Amino acid sequence: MDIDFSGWTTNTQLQAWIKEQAQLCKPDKIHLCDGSKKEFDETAQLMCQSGAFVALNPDKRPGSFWCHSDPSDVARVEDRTFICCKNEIDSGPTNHWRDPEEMKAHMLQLFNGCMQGRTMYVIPFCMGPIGSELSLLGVQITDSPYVVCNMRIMTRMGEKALKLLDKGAPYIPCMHSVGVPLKPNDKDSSWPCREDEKWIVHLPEERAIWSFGSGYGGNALLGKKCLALRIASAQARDEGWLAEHMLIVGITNPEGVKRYFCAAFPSACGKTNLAMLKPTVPGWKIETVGDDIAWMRIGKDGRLYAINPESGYFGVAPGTSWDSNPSAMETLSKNAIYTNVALTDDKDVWWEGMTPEPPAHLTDWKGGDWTPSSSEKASHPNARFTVSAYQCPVLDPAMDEVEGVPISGIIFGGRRASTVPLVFEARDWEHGTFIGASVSSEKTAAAAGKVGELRHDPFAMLPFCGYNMGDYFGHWLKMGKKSDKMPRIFHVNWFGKDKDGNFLWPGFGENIRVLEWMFNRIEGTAEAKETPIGLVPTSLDLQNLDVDTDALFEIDKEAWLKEVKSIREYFAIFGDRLPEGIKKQLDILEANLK
Ligand code: OXD
Ligand code: MN
Repeated sequence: MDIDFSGWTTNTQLQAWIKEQAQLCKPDKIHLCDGSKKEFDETAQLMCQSGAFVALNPDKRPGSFWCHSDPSDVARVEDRTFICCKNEIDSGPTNHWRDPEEMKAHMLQLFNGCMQGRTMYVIPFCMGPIGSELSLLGVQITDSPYVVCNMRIMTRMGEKALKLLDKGAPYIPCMHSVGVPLKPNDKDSSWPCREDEKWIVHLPEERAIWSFGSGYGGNALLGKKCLALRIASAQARDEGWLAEHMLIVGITNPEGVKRYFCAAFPSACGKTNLAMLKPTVPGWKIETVGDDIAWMRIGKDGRLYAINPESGYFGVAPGTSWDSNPSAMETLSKNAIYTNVALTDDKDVWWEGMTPEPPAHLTDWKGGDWTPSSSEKASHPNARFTVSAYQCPVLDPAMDEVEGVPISGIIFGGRRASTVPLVFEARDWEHGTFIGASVSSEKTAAAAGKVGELRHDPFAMLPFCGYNMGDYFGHWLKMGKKSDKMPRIFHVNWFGKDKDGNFLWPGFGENIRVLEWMFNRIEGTAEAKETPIGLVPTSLDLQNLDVDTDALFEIDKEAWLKEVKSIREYFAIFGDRLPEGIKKQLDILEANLK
């Protein structure tokens, strides 16, 4: 197949790779993407014609589309996600491993002819601000027009990335197919995917990604979890930086002092809400740099600087409302893609938690009729919106800053009904690294599997670390030794419950009180006391809040000793890859509790 690259790229290595993939996948057509609005509109139009997209009511949500996936393709598939490095031990006990050569041979068979009857799209994209030394380029090949539309929102896609590729800049090749070739006269489904063959494959040593059989979220938008976390974390280890599952926010106090924080929470634990928090305490302001991923390097002044590699939000829709996240709702007023939410009769969208009362009739996420008496939910719990960050009313002005933003504090958190207090602070970087390593959280719907079970999720990176997690802990410890200006580290738990199952903390906008305490700890103006687990506030502003302070800050030694046991058992899986500093901190915690 002849491909006309004129006006697209002069990079002959890239051309050769695209030709090779075209020969393998045998698409009917090839579309070299330019990332323009016109291209987005035409692709979305094509999807409307095929029935894959429904254009929403332009009076309600201009430029927006609704779609629903195959019911078997609704979340990241962690058990089908592989880290393929030469030695199994280097992928570690938390990842699935296959030999890279065997895996590639298998993937080549799957990709052979997989795009017959389809268009192969080639998407050049940049993760991070164009021109930043912290940014990375990728090129994704896909047969999914849904991916093309989403990648235009989630990444800096098109011409600017192509200019860098023309100069020979390195890029991460990302191969993706939904895995459903079409014979002439075959009728396509609105969400082609494979129930039997899903493979999300990472080759960290050659920095490549191969994804087959799924069209959903992190399985298919390869810039996000695959590149910006799994491949980037391995690259970050080699090059001495950090690729983290963290939001980035700017916090300004009433005196006008601004500090940036990063926060790591497991999927679907309210990262997007925290990133756009509307403070209830007067005078405080929050601005959003990112809601999911942070890449961080130590700058010339010794401080840690972060960029958000993404340019959009792929957020969980259910639970998002004018009460819980007004800035997200405003961001979502136009130019958004909605996947697996419900469709209203006047072609708007609805999801559980958006309004207290549901509409009288909806089309549910499977495309069927729904009324409030239906036994199933109208939207899938992992239903998503895709929307540009540049529509966010509280977008931080430094979003495109090539140097990144200086980070003063790092926050870890999980969803814990008991044991873990509202907030505590690490005594130092090593202790903070231990706190990150021992995060556990109740499982949510963002990944396939049973919701509600407690699982260890170190640094909220369990599904996203591209190498041995024990080595990753070691990398964090090493980073802390590189500078004496590293951020302070905290842990929060917004999800503590009383004996009747009621939340102890109101959350949302009130979380500013906890952020205020952290901010002031960094300023040196807030008090804390030593406890066995770390530093707990003695000066948190809880005025006008009806909360049970004792319950919020209770440190139940028996429960914590059980926690230590569970952490010790969990850490045993890392064997001799568990760094001394982490073992030492666990021993200190145990001794403090006894
Ligand atoms: C996400 C996730 O989509 O963490 O951000 O699952
Ligand atoms: Mn995430």
